[in-house]
Amino acid sequence: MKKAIITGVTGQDGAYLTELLLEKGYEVYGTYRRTSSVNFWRMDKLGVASHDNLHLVEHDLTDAGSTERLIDRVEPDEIYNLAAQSFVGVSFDQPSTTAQITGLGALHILESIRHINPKIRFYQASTSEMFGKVQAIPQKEDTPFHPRSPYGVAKLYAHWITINYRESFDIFGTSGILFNHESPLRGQEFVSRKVTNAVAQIELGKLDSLSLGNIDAKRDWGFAKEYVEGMWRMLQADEPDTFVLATNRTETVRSLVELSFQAVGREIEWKGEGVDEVGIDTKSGNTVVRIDPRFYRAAEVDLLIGDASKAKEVLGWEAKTTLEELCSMMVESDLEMNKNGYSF
Ligand code: NDP
Ligand code: GDR
Repeated sequence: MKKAIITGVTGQDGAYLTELLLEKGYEVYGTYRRTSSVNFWRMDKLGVASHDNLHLVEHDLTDAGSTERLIDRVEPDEIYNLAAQSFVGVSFDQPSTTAQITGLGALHILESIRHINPKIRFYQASTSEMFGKVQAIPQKEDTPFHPRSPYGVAKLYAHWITINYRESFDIFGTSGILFNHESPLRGQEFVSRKVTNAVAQIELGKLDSLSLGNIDAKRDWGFAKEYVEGMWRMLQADEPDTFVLATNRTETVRSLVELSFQAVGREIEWKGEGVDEVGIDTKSGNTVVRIDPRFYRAAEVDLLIGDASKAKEVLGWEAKTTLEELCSMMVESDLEMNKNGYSF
């Protein structure tokens, strides 16, 4: 039975990857931070939290000694480093914490692998945010980077240190440059879930309107469950490498809003400009979307669109779920959660 450590098991991708590896017969060691309240709702929702082959282990990625002891004790075949301060907006307010978790955290694991067993296969959760102010359209593995946030800069460090340890110490260090991927398990601060949850609440009469920042930003949005399959395939490849996972379609936040309202049969009409722009629900005539400059970022990533043809060729991986299907799936789940009186 293969053993894998997943850091960040309480997050969106951690939950889906846990489900996938358990299905594949792995023994999974999922690491979570000590918090004052339990945060296992995603694994609960997937029905895997109490699986016999899942061991939930307390661990903080900023603690190098603890990371080394964990890897020494578990003796894993594979490590998936998904833990991060992953919210771009927060990284402008907490740049140092972000650097320590999101940047140096990867180094702590790589150093441990180097000392304990260089044969352990390592996956680093890299991101399209590293492309930032994009230097080419679409973006692929060899597109130059220009990160636009402390988060993007921290991830770039983790990306390059993974490649450096691959080249220096012959470690199987693979970096997956993943474009935005969403699901009903997405955190509510991210724009997709913020929108789909608000649409559900407006539909149920629990909320009047939703406030957003830059609705003209463009993203390449896919479905998280498919992306964790890509992570696993990367660690089964013959050689460590760098791969982009994306859908090769870009849409504005504005379109994401329209598609989410369409999922409950509502059309949005936009009126006004800049911070005065509003989205009106043509069915009720109510203003359901407003602009709030508090959600603007100090520096924005305007346009992301990924080319995942290398992943298709080498790994046989391809994104399948459309943005329309994704918005419908998320709105449906949020309707269900809100009807049942809970909303994570
Ligand atoms: P989430 O924010 O949902 O999950 C992040 C996880 O990291 C949580 O389990 C969180 O724990 C954990 N974590 C945060 N700080 C620490 C720490 N100091 N020690 C240990 N664990 C910590 O992210 P996603 O699941 O969406 O993303 C997974 C990874 O992929 C992240 O690294 C993210 O940056 C990256 N990524 C995500 C993309 C996306 O579109 N989702 C795209 C590209 C990359 P807690 O629950 O306690 O906060
Ligand atoms: P992103 O995701 O920054 O791409 O990072 P997010 O959903 O936060 O933002 C996407 C775009 O929407 C714009 N936006 C808003 N964003 C949020 N969160 N809230 C708002 O109210 C709002 N209004 C407009 C943003 O400005 C941005 O342009 C995600 C994270 O998962 C990262 O960890 C990951 O690396 C990248 O995706 C790929």
